[in-house]
Amino acid sequence: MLAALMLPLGTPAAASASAPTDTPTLADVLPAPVEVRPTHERYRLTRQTAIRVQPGSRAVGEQLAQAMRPATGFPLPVVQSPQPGISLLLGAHDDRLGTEGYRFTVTSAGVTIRANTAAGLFHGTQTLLQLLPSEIDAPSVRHRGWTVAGGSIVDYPRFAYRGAMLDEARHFHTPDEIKRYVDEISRFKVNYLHLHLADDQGWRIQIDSWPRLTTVGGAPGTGVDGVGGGYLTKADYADLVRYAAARYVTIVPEIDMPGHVNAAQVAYPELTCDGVAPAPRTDTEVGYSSLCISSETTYRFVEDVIRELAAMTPGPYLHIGGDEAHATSNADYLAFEQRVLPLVAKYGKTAYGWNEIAKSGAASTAVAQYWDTATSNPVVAAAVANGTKVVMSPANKSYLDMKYDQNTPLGLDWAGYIEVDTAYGWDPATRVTGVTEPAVLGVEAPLWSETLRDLDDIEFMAFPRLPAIAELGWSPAATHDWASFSARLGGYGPRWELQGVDFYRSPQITWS
Ligand code: TNX
Repeated sequence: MLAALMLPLGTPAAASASAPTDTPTLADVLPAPVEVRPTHERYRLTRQTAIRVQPGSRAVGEQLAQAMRPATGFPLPVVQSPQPGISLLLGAHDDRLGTEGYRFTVTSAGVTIRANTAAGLFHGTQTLLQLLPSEIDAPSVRHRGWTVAGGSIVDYPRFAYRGAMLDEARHFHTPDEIKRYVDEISRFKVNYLHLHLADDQGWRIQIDSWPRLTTVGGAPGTGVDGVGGGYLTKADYADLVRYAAARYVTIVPEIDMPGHVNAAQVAYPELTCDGVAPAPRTDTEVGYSSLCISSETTYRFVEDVIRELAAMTPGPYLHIGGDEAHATSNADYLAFEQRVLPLVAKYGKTAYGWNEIAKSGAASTAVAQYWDTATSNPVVAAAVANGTKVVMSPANKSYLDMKYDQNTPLGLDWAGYIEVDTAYGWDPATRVTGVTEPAVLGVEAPLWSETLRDLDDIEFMAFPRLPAIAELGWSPAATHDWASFSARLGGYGPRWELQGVDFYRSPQITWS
């Protein structure tokens, strides 16, 4: 029982007046908040601390209590009556905060977080956890003072979309691994998780109208190098959507087309133009497969998939890939997108695709994911002038599967090495000519899995670069500062250690 380990009230540790030296300051938060005003006060958590909620903030309050109970050993009851302690209150009466921002105040009497929405309160609780000593992430009771530095924070995101991506196709990651990644990214106020669910090697999501996609395309041995396999059932997917939503993360499903479809064609040879099944492929070549653009079977298949995916996805976006369609002629590509982009709208979703979709006139209401390494792309700039919104994922900045340097044992290097300063050193609104702030929906950090098998591999490539991309998405451009960012990142190291996250100890960072 945790209770047996708890310090009795009034012991020196609990009553000591001096703040422990490892109490973070309000300026240590990752990603950097909009406004920070420190004071000399501080709040100390005690066994009496309660978490005050309202009906609309109870779930966030329970999550916060669960996050703080193991290390503090305090009961932290979640209550609806006014109490000294931590208050999570809806109704911030501050337009700047929008749907995700929060206001955060610490006095000697307690911590108050106010927001217009539960999402804003959740983000505020992530800030609170970072303002407690790093041992708050310890899995068992630590006898020490739990102090929060005094002052106030006003915070809200620069961009509405702050994403991460996992590639389920090249190596399948289990629902538990995906959930763990949701936990890890939501600490940095990332609010979308894009799942790349089908590619040449495998198909990873149940589609009832085309069952062989998963019985064949998700069979054992369908991962790169013939390792692994597997797929998400509709029940798995629904559970993931719920789990992520409770952390204010929205799932974005991707089915890549008209290229990257070999696994679908192995399962259904009628999706090729000659009706002959291709051989299964577990190598990492790209650009050799294409749906048959002139065949009505193709559009029946695509519409069935889009309809079923839309029905199981509450989020606004449905990603239809569109990259590296080197086996599709330009005319065919345009004909395909002209039919398929509107199908996404027909099922109530906003179409989202890799930046190649910008070639299509039908992309004006779509979101293009910019993965190009160039700082100029006239096709994307023209689409933007025509209304297309952009999520910025330049491969040479934000691709978490690129090696850190020549010694990195995992990952690829086709877009270059990406050390932490490279991941951090760009601005999403000035990176590409003609793609300016109003056109930028946000940023995303994709993690392709050709070389990554398990969660340890994912963590090693994602951390510490994911927080760099998260900060570019959340924090005002005016806060951008390598010295500040790298110091805050170095201070985060002990938290990853306590969380059991296998991060890369970049030599660019002074780790605490
Ligand atoms: C390019 S990025 C791809 C993927 C690979 C990735 C590896 C993009 C839209 N397509 O098929 O997995 O490079 O970094």
